[in-house]
Amino acid sequence: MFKTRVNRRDFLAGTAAAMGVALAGSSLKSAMAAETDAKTSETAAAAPEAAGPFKLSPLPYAYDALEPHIDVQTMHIHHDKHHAAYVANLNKAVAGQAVLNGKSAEELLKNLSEVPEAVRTAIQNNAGGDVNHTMFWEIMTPGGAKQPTGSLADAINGAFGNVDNFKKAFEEAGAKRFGSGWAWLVQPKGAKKLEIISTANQDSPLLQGHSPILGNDVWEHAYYLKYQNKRGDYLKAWWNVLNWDKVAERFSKLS
Ligand code: MN3
Repeated sequence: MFKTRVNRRDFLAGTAAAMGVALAGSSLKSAMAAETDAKTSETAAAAPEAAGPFKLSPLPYAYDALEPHIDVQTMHIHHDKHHAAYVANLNKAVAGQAVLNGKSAEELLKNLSEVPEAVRTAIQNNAGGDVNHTMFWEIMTPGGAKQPTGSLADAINGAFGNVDNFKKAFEEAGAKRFGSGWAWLVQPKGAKKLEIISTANQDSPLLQGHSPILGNDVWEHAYYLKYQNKRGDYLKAWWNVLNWDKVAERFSKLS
């Protein structure tokens, strides 16, 4: 499909040149507008892609890979619509803000006070939404270790006594988050320890200088189709799809 679009654009340009005349501005504009419309509807049918520096990271496994714990329809809507919308809105927010050129979503969140005030909230919400979800897809898979091992296990045991205690406290943080948000295991700013926190909306722990090690999305869009109002059941089931190898990888990268 992409090739077709490029060819058509080349064809339009080529035709104009071959005719040896300047296309009236309005005809060229309407041809280009039709092109843009076609592109928008094509990409929306697959995974919506936003114009701009930020790209939707692909799901690293099949949509049905996390069944039965997370259903295929939820995965489609969650990744292709919700996550895609954060990326699209992040691109809109940075558009025309030259001072933000070349900055990653993580850098924007870590230095939010340096972001122009006019787009600060939009960046907080949408860079957060992008970074949070990219991590979320990455740390889930039907494979991988089912329990933490090595230095991550030591750190969890040290902080919470044992893994079951950690899970219980984490589920509680997710269950108690009023409205929409996330539960997190973080390394707090400037401290060599582990802590459980929860954040509202799409607020990233990076906003507070914390390093997120793992996080679970407790927005209703993450679980409602399968679990309805039973957020606690979702939080419990989620351990079945958490890939502790990926979590350990994130932990090992912390300084
Ligand atoms: Mn979500």
